[in-house]
Amino acid sequence: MDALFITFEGVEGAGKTTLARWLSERLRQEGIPNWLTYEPWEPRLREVLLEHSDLRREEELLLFLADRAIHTRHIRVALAEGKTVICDRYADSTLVYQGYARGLDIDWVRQMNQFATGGLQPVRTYLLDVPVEIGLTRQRERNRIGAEEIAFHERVRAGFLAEAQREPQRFLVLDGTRPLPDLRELVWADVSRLRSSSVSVPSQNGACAESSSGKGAV
Ligand code: Z5A
Repeated sequence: MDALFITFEGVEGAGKTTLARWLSERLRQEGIPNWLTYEPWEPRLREVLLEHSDLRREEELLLFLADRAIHTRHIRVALAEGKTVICDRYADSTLVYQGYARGLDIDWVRQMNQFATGGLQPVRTYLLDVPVEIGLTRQRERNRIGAEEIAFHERVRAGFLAEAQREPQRFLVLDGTRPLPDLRELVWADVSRLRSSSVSVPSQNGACAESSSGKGAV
């Protein structure tokens, strides 16, 4: 069985970290080696990105991409070792936060993501969709980006949904307001299906592609 590259995305407080941790533990219980990771990843870049308030949007983009380039190198190693990689935010967050929400050119951000990742893409992205107010209420502690105005977070939510529509084979949109046991069940059923279907390991250009057909919203 090939290692899977799985990401969780969504607005602040959507439940990504909660479900990513649960999935990692569930896989561990099944004896399936995995690496639970997150972005921004490199501790010094994370601190600059989330705590400094004077970054211009271009500077913010470049730092997120630099972080991703370093992180992706480690993700590739883990996948090559046969570990399923579960990542709490990845390239879609840059597309949505720096593109859709900050207003940088989306196609250009897409190309920059491609450059930073060398084309590595998750085989599945769980988009936890929740109304912005619910996410922000759940999450009391805000970093610099989380503290943006509501309209910013609305653009983030809309951006994620637009990307999910654009790539229905990779995204599985989950209603993040559902109770956690329901969400765990949906994720586990999907991961089990992915594991039993023919999913490719990173190909030469690094893309993890799924051979089975598309997914809708749940
Ligand atoms: N960012 C960017 O701009 N560009 C990029 O390229 C990348 C990131 C990679 C990272 O912040 C910030 O960087 C982020 C985007 C930006 N800023 N914002 N906004 P972070 O890593 O510190 O935090 P986060 O990624 O935004 O995650 P979060 O705020 O911690 O939210 P979460 O992981 O989705 O939520 P959670 O911690 O799992 O759950 C929150 C609470 O809700 C918790 O008490 C849970 O018990 C509860 N919860 C979770 N699920 C449920 C359900 N289903 N029902 C009820 N309660 C629930």
